[in-house]
Amino acid sequence: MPLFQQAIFHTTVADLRDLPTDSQCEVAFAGRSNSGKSSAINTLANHSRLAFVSKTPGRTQHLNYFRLDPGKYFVDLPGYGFAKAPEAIRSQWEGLLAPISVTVKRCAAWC
Ligand SMILES: Nc1nc2c(ncn2[C@@H]2O[C@H](COP(=O)(O)OP(=O)(O)OP(=O)(O)O)[C@@H](O)[C@H]2O)c(=O)[nH]1
Ligand SMILES: [Mg+2]
Repeated sequence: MPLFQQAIFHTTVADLRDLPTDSQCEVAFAGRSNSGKSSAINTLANHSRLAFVSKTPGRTQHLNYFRLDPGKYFVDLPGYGFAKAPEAIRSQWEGLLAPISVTVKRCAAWC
C-alpha cells in the first residue's frame, strides 16, 4: 500500500485565521504554477483526483489541506509566476503565501 494512501481532503483555507488548529507537521508543496504540485500529491496518495489538477496554470487558488494522520498534513499551495491571473487574485495568493512560507512548520517540498 502506498505510504500516503490514507490521505483525505481536510479543508481549503482562504484566510489564514482558518488554518487547522491541530497541526503539528505539514509538508507543503510550493513552486511555479503548473509545475505539478497537485499531481505530486495525487501520486503520493495513489489517488487520481484528491488534489485538483489542470492543464491551465492557476488551478490551485487557496491552501488545500490533506490529512495524513492526526495533526499531519500535506498542503497544496497556489503556484507563483502565473501572470495572467487578475491583480486581485494574485494579491490574495501573495497574502496567503508570504506568511505561510514563514509559518509552515518543519519541512517543505519544492516542485
Ligand atoms: N508530462 C508531465 N506532466 C505533468 C507531470 N506532473 C503534472 N503534469 C501535468 O502538468 C499540468 C499541471 O499539473 P498540476 O499538478 O495541476 O500543477 P500545479 O503545480 O498544481 O499547478 P497550479 O495549481 O496552477 O499551481 C497538468 O496538466 C498535469 O497533468 C509530470 O510529471 N509529467
Ligand atoms: Mg495545483
